[in-house]
Amino acid sequence: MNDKGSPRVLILMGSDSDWPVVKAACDLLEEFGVPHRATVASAHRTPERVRELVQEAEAAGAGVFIAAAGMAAHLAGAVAALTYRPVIGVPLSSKMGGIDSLLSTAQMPNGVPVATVAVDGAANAALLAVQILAVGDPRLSQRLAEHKGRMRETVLAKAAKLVK
Ligand code: RP5
Repeated sequence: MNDKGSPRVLILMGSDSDWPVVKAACDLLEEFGVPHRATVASAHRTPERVRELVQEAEAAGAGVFIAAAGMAAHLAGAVAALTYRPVIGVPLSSKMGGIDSLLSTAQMPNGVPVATVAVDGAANAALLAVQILAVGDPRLSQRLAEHKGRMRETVLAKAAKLVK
């Protein structure tokens, strides 16, 4: 789960059961060549580990944090309490359809923002992280432009096939 070099994005997930969804974030960061680290740390079960990982990653130069959790999903908020860097929350689907995770992640108090993506939106979380890092990185900006171009071509190809 680890690229070479200091991670520019640290991805935390509340449990290893979250990995099948979170993997999409790692895949996207690999596609963009962004060094990242993904590991398990729970806001409730291992709060000290969350603190250590955030502090270590920040000291090593991480620019964005992604936190994915389900149910009473406080991980992203807990990370945001520990850093000034942007935090992206990924609410994960649950027995309640993810509405519990969505509200737990998004409804942050003033002063401690978490940028929350859709339920199970791990790939979009990674894309948003790339967009944040690209503000100061022309190479990443170019890759984002190419990505948008590929999406446009895909939609146009679909439109060409489906004309009624
Ligand atoms: C959350 O509780 C985790 O992020 C996971 O989505 C959910 C269930 O965790 P496990 O019981 O599978 O460890 O904290």
